[in-house]
Amino acid sequence: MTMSRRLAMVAALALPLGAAPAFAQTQVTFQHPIGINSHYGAGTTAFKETFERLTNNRFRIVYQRNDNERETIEAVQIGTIECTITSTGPVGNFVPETRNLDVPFLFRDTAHARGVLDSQIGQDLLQRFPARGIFAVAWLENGFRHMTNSRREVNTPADVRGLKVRTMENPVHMRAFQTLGALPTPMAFSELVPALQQGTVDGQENPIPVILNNNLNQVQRFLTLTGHVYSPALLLCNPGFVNRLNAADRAALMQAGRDAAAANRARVTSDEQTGVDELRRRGMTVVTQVDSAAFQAALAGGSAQIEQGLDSALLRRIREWRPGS
Ligand code: EAX
Repeated sequence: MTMSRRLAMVAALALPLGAAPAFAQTQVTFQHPIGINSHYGAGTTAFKETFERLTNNRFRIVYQRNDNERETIEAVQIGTIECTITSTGPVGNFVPETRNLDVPFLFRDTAHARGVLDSQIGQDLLQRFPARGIFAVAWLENGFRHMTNSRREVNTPADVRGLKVRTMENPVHMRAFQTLGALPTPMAFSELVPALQQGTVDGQENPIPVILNNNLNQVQRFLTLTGHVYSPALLLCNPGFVNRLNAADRAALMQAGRDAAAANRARVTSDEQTGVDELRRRGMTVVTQVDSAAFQAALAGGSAQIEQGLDSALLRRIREWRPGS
């Protein structure tokens, strides 16, 4: 073949100048509550950056807000969306073993919680999800939950008595508030603000990042830093989506999960450092000196009911966990 014919062939094959490579991008839909400017959104943003980069943009992460976590978990199960970030609130209705993590005052502090979830204990729990039609990528974090209400300052467990408190759809949390003499009212997060506005419930409980980033100060007057339970979060994906990934893209998914967890936890830490002062600035009355021992003693009286049906050996392993153990 003459050189001129070879050059003519190459020219005919070259893409028109400026045209992008014509490869199809696969959309990966992510849903979670609160919005992208939140501790969950920090995770989504980090996940997007890593996964798109490591797959050379063959995938495109698209975030949609959805404040109903039971709904997003179901959507991941049936495959109408690919991934979600959710608190463990409703997860126990899909993977009952996770309810062990929702016991009040189970975790001593954030380091204890993160250490347990990153240890074999947490990794073993992630392996419980595939049998329930869910692929669990990573543990993330919602944070320690605190009480808010619009009726009165809460300083002691007795102040909780008689309050109508919205809880997540989580029987462990509901039993805890029953033990304190409150009237637990379970509902999805998407129903919370209207319920507070209409006075259907007096109060609720959530971590600082949620109260802050969802502006719950607009519908709640009093905040008490009870820290009564640690709220883990999870990054969950549809198993069909994961199974269709080749080995390299699946490794990219897991790396993106690790990066999401790191960014999410960093944002929780940051929100917890600045959020209380910001909520006070926005007008909330904040009780910071809480007699945690009194709340733990009040709940201990009901521990048999609160922990009924849970795994006592697992709870013991979690309570006894120490760094390096
Ligand atoms: O995951 O429902 C709740 O109170 C959760 O903490 C909130 O949706 C963030």
